[in-house]
Amino acid sequence: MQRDTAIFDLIGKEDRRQMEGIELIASENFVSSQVMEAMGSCLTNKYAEGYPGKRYYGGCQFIDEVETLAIERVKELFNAEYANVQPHSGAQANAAVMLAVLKPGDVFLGLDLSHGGHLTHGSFVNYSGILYRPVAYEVTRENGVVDYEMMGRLAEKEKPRLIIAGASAYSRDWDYRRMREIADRAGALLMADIAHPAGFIATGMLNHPFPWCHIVTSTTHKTLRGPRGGIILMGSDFENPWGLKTPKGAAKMMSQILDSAVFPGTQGGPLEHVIAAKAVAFEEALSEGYRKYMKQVRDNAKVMAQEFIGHGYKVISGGTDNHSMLIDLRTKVPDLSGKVVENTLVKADITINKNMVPFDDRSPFQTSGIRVGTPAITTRGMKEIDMKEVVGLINEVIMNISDDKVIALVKQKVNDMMAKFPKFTWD
Ligand code: DSN
Repeated sequence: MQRDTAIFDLIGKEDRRQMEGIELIASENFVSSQVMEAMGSCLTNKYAEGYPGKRYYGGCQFIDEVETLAIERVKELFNAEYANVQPHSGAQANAAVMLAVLKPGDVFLGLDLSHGGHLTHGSFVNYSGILYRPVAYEVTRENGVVDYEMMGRLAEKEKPRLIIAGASAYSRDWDYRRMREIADRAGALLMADIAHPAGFIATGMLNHPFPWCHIVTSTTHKTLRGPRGGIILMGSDFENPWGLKTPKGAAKMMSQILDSAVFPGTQGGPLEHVIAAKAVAFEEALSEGYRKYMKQVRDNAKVMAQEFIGHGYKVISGGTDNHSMLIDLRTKVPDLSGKVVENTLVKADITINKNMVPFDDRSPFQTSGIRVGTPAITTRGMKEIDMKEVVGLINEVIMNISDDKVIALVKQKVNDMMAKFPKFTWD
C-alpha cells in the first residue's frame, strides 16, 4: 500500500494554516507533543467495552491501567469522587447525563443558545430539545450577565427535573451556590457544563461547581488543553434526589446510573487512545506550568477585551473573567454581520467565529457578533503586548472589509508575527 499522500498533504496544509495564522476560536487549543503521541498510539487498535476490571473483551490489562490512571488524575484535578472518562465529546457527556436523570418529555432549564448557551442545553435541533422539554433562561439586557431572578421564576413555575449551568459564549463566572438554592427549591438536580472554563476551575481561578452541583460535565480539549473528548464528574457531597437514607448510597447508585448511561446507554467501545491522551493532559494540568499558563490566558483575555472596547466595540458584559469574550458588532459596524467579519478575517489568516449576541436581530447563520478567545494563542507564547497588536489587526480588517489590498497586507503582518511563535510552549 502506498502512502496516502492525498490525506497527508492535506494534514500538512492544515498544520501550516495553524502555524501561520492567529487562532482565536475560544474553544480551540494546541496540545503538547505527548498528548498527540498518546492519541496516535496503538491503543486505537483495542476494543474495551465496559469499565476497568469489567470488560467485554480479553487483553485489556494495560488498557485498564490507562483508564484507571485517567480517572484518578481527573478526580485529583477537580477534587471529584467519581469520574467517567469515556464520553467521546462534551455533547456525548451531556447526552449520557440527560439519559441518566431525565425521562423523555421532562422539563429542564438551560441558558438560551442566542444568549451564549450550548446546543446540547436545549436547542430545538438537538437531542436535548427533541427528546426533552427545555425552558431557557437568559442574560439581562442591561449588563449581559445571567439573569438568576428569571432562572428562579422559571424554576418555580416549570418545576424542572434538571437545571444546567454553563455556556459556550459567556465571559463571566457562575454563581453555583445561588443556582443550587434555586434547584433545591424546585426539586431539581443541578449540573454544570464547564467545557469552556474547566482550566480555570482546575486551577482555582474561577468558582468551583462542587459542592453545589450534583453533576459536572466537560470537554477536555478547550482550556484544559487535552485531546477532543468529554468527561463526567461527581463531587463528594452528592445528595440523593430520590429520598434514600444515606447520601453515600445515593452517590454510588448515581455513579452506576451514569456509567450505564455512557456505556451501554449512549456509546459502545471507548476510545482508549484518546483516554490515554486525556490522562496525559490531566497530569499536565496538575503542574505549576499549567497554572501559569491559565493565568496568562486570563491576563491576555482581559487586555484583549479592553483593546476591543478602546477601538469602540461593545464587549458583552463589559469585559471577561475567563478566556473568551463576545463582541456585539452593532455598535461600531451595524452593517456588518458576524458572518462577513468571520469570512474576511479568514482571508487575513485570523480565525474567529461568528456568534449570536443576546437579543440579536440577525439569524444564527448571519449573527451580529463574533466570539474570540485566548487559549490557543497563549499556548503559542503570546503575551499582553501581543494582544494589542492582534486587536489592531482585527480592527484594520473590519474597517477595510472590502479592500483586498489592505487585507493582503494584514495577512502578511499576521504571518510574519506568527513565525516568531512555536506551536506549543509550556507556560
Ligand atoms: N462548539 C463548541 C464551542 O465552540 O464552544 C462547544 O461545544
